[in-house]
Amino acid sequence: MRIERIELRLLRLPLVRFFETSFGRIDDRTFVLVTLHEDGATGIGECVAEANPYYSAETTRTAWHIIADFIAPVVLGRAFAHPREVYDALGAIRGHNMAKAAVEMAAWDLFAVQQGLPLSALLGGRGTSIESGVSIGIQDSLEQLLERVAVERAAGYRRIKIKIKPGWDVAAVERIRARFGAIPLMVDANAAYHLADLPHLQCLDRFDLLMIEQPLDYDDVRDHARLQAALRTAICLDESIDSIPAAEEAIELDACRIINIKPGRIGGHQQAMRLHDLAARHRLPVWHGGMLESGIGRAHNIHLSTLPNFTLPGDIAASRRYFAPDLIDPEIEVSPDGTIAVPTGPGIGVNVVRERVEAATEDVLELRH
Ligand code: OSB
Ligand code: MG
Repeated sequence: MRIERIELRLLRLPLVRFFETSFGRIDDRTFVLVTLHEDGATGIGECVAEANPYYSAETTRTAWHIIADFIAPVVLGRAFAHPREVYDALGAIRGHNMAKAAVEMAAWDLFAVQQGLPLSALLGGRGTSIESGVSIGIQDSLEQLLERVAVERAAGYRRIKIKIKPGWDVAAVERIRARFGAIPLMVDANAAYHLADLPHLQCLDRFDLLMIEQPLDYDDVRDHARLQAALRTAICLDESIDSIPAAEEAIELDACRIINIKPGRIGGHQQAMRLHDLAARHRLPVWHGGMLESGIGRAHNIHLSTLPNFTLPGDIAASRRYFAPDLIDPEIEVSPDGTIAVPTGPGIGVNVVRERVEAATEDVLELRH
C-alpha cells in the first residue's frame, strides 16, 4: 500500500436530537473525514475529535493541523506492507490519538478494499452481526428520560446506558428500575465526580447496574482503584484508557473491571486490537464505545466489534438516532433482536453518498506526495 493523496474534509451535520453529557449539550456534530487514495482505490476514516476539547484534549482543528502538517508527510508516498504498520510509523508524534486513528483506520479500509476483503475479516473478527446498546443523554426531565428509555427498549437495544452527573444520577436510575425492572442498565458519568463523592456513588450499588463508566477524572486511575475497592458495581474506564500502558496500570491497580474501547481514543484499529488482547489476557470483558459517529465511523466500529472479547453490547446504534439522513445509504439499522449486521462488501462495506458529504462540507484540503 502506497498512499498517493489524502483529502481532508471538515463536516457539520445536525443531530436528530440534542445529546447532553456531564460536559455539555450539543445539537450538531462537527468532524473531520479523511480519504486516502491509491491507484483509484480509496479508504475512508472519520476523526472522532469534537469541535470542543471537553471529552478529550483534541478538537477538529487540532486534528486537522496534526494530520496536514505532521501525519501526512510521514505516510504520503511511503510503502506499507500492511496497515498494522501505520500506527507505529507515527511514533514520533506524541499524543493526538484521534488524528492518528482517522488516518490509520482509513488505511485499514483502503487495504481491505485492495484485498477485496470485508474489514472485519482483515481484523480477524468473527460472525455476521454484533450486539447493539444505546447511550441516552441527560434530558430536560425524568419523565422525558423514561420516555426515551421506552422508545429505545421498543427498538430492541440489548442494553441501556444513561449519562449521569451530580444532580442527575440516583433518582434517574431509581425511576428507570421502578418502571422497567431488571433491564440491562448502566451509567456513564464522563468524569463528573471526585473521590469525595464515594458515599454518594455507593448509593448506586443497590441498583444492580452492569457498570459505572468513567466516574472520576480522566487521568485519575489511582482514585478509580480506591473507588472500585469500595463499590460492588464494576467500574468501566473510557477516557482514562488512552494508551496501552494506561490500560496495564488500570488493570494492575484494579481500577476497572471492564474497558470501553474506542479506536479514536487509543490511536486506531491496531491499538484497539492491542487493547482488546490485553484485556482478554486479564479476563476483562470489553465493549465498543461510540462518539456520535456518522455511518462511516460507525461502520468501522461495527467491524472492530466482531473481535471475540467484545462480549458486551456496544454504544453502536442505528443511524436514525443521530442523523437524518446519514452520510451512507443504506443506513445502519438495528434489527428487533437488538443486533446490527456486519457489512459484507470490501473494506468498511458501506456506500458513502457523495452529495450528502459535499452538502455538509465546510472546508476541504488536498495533500499530495
Ligand atoms: O463517553 O461514551 C462516551 C458521545 C460523545 C462523547 C463521549 C461519549 C459519547 C456517548 C455516545 O456515550 C455514544 C454513541 O451513541 O455514539
Ligand atoms: Mg463514555
